Amino acid sequence: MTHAWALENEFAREVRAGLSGSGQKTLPCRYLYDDVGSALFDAITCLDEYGLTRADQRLVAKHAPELVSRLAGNVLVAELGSGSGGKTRPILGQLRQRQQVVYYPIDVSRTALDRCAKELCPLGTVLPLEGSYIDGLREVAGERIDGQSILVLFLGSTIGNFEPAAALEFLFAVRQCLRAGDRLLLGTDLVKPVDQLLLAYDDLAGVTAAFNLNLLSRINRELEGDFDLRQFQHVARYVEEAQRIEMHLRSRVHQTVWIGAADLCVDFVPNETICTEASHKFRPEQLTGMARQSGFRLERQWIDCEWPFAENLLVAVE
Ligand code: AVJ
Repeated sequence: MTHAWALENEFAREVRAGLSGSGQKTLPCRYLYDDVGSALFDAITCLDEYGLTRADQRLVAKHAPELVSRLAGNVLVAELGSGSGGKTRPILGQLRQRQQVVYYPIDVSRTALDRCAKELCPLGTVLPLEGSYIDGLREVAGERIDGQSILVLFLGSTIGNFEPAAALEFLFAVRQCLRAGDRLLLGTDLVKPVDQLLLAYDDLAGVTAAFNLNLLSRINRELEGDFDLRQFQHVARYVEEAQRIEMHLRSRVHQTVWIGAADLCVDFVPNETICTEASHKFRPEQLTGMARQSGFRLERQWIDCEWPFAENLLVAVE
């Protein structure tokens, strides 16, 4: 049972950990997604500059028949991060032509799960699981009966938010929940020209800026903070060596911010930043190694020709 106060405490603890000390200030990117943040992210996915979500959607829609034909026997579908359901529909639609569909969306957000269940329930039995991805997946594995296999969906390049080592650990944890022959469909955004990446994360209408700045409003709302949003600027940076784009909030001036619920006073010097998200980009060949190092084999890779993005089908090996 999760209590609202316990979550709030965790948020306060993580804010305090990320904003104290003398090094680079950071805030965990998962806090970007409150109701306002989720709505702003949905708006980002509609922007011309941000082709990631549409590429993911196109690839899944185009290759759902081949994907499903590669899966033998009766398949349970589990999705990490329930999304809006739009990307998943073609897969469930294909599967439905040969079996009864059972679909487990796994998410920490009840709101997201409800929306997804409403979207996809015409296609089969939707069994939402509220909680962490690995806990949810373990539960799905426990429901599996002999002869059934599991298809895990991890779309949208959310894997890019992990540090490289943590990404491998996460994939390995997914593998631990599975049996040989089970599949993981992993969406990964690819390395592309820097100016294209910078525009995708700093669009001209300022939607991404609003998405990023909303994290400060959220701290003000939920943790009694007194951030003055006009004194911070959204910045997107590409870090070549790390193959990742970062979002920062840059302090325009020397200032001190008080965050009541974290019992914290934070000083900023001019131009000092808070790093709020790192989004790693991949080269297509990298996926072979990542799969192998986490107990999978890369069985098939589909790449979008409009927006460099790869859909990777991994098969769990012995
Ligand atoms: C949802 C993590 C894949 O990194 O592209 C979009 C989030 N951040 N614009 C990404 C995001 C800024 C997105 N992911």
